[in-house]
Amino acid sequence: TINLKINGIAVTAPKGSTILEAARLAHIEIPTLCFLKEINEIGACRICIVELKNGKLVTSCVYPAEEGMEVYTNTPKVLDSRKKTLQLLLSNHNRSCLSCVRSGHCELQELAHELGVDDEGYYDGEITPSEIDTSAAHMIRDNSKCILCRRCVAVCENVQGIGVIGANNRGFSTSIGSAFEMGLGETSCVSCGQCIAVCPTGALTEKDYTADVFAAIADPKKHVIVQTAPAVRAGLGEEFGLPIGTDVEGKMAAALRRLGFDKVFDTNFSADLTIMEEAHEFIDRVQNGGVLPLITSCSPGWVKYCEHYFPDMTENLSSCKSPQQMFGAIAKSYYAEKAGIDPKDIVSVSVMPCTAKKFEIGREDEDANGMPDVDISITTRELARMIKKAGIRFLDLPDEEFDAPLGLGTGAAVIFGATGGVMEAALRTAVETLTGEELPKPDFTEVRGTKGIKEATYNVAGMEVKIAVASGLGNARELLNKVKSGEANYHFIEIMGCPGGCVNGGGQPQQPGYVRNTTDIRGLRAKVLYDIDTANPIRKSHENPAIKELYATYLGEPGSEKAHHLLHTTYVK
Ligand code: HC0
Repeated sequence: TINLKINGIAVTAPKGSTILEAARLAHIEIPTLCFLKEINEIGACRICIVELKNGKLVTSCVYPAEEGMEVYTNTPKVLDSRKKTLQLLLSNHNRSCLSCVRSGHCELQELAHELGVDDEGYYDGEITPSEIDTSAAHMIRDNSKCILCRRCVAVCENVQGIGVIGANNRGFSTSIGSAFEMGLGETSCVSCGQCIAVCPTGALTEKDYTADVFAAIADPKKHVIVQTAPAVRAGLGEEFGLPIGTDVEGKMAAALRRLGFDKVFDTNFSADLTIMEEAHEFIDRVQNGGVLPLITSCSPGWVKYCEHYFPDMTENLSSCKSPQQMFGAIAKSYYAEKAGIDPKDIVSVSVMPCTAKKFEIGREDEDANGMPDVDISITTRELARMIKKAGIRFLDLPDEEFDAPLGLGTGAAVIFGATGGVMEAALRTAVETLTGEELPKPDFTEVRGTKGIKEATYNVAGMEVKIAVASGLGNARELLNKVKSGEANYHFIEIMGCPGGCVNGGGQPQQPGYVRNTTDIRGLRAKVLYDIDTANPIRKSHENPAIKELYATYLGEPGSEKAHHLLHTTYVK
């Protein structure tokens, strides 16, 4: 350990700590902007400046704490330096804060307020020219609000291993963009939205479709239905000030009803349906010499990544559509027939923790009924915006239930939102199908937890079944390279595009750097889903009564011709 003094108070910190980390142990939070632990440790923004005893100002996020050091975090010199840095940032920043989507939870705005930046135009002068990039299906980049912190660059390159954005030009002309200033939509960006999740300002935002949803609801000729992804219920509460890891499933259903949706359904229903089809596909591939390992296909960022970066492995992808798309296809066929509604009059809306879902709804072969399976996909953040705009007092709402039958899901379905959840759900069904016996316990705990890559081997009906789970595309690449080189082999792999799975998706509530750096956000959100699973009396997809009825009265068997037509898709190489 190291002993030092911070603001005159003795602190003992582990060897190798930075000043920032040591200060935290003394319950002092030094402000940061660019710093993201283990992702972006570059000491670039200089907001985290502190003063040493000799009067030197150093960046605490990268400066090592040393034995005997005396550090001051709030001297007039420190505060003045931080304020000047902020004024300089703001002098080249689009300050239309009133209408900015990040207003109220912008890290730059919060700091300016905290540090009392009373003249944000103090250094006004030339502005770096910039254009708004709307070329991607899922997001908008507005460099006039960029502060060059490079968090987006770091997460794209270091976590996702994609690297489609970087710093272009130098000095005052520096801007974040793609190579040759291409639009993001022209690059091999996979739409995961992790850059949006870490952006401290309004420079990166999802394409907002809330106005389209309000318009559809207001149209009396339209029957507007909504599905909510598993992970949304574990994140939405944060937008209303609830602690990370609060389950708001019931309030969310109540809010959606009050927004005016005709039916409030749940993606969990079609997550169960996905398991029926995917477990069937897995067993079929194992028994009939099909391509193995089978790899899950429900994360559209991952699917796009596979198509771009591992095109020779698209045959390994399950042909199953994602639950979002299966839901849409069933809503405009089975549900429309049952309810006596012309599918053309249905507007199918999804609420997802994901930005790639906006891209997925427009993919080819995702239109089983001759029209898009899903019409509009919004993020958890957009839903929160709608609830606020509609004046719905979320925290005061009662808990309500989803509507039947497309609102019924099992415990197996809700864990889809955490890394390992799809695998566990699939195993619950595949094992019982293969052995013909009930599992004594439906828990496959080896695939739980937020580790980037997990492996396990199970003995199923006399066969060794090897499985692996990866989340985050950097981890996916590592795992797939091992498979390709023959270093590892598996029967079944789950891959989710975002680290930790959908709970940490690019469409979830944004948490500021200091929370991201100190809190296991994905673990807390995942716990919500596992708790819902445990509390559900039905924990296996094949026991979902609504799914049983769907097969008995409409689809026939898993893998039937009708199921294939509605629920399966194709990939591009
Ligand atoms: Fe997911 Fe999904 S679990 S991708 O993470 O499979 O977005 O939550 O909705 O479709 O169900 C996201 C979350 C989903 C889908 C489901 C899958």
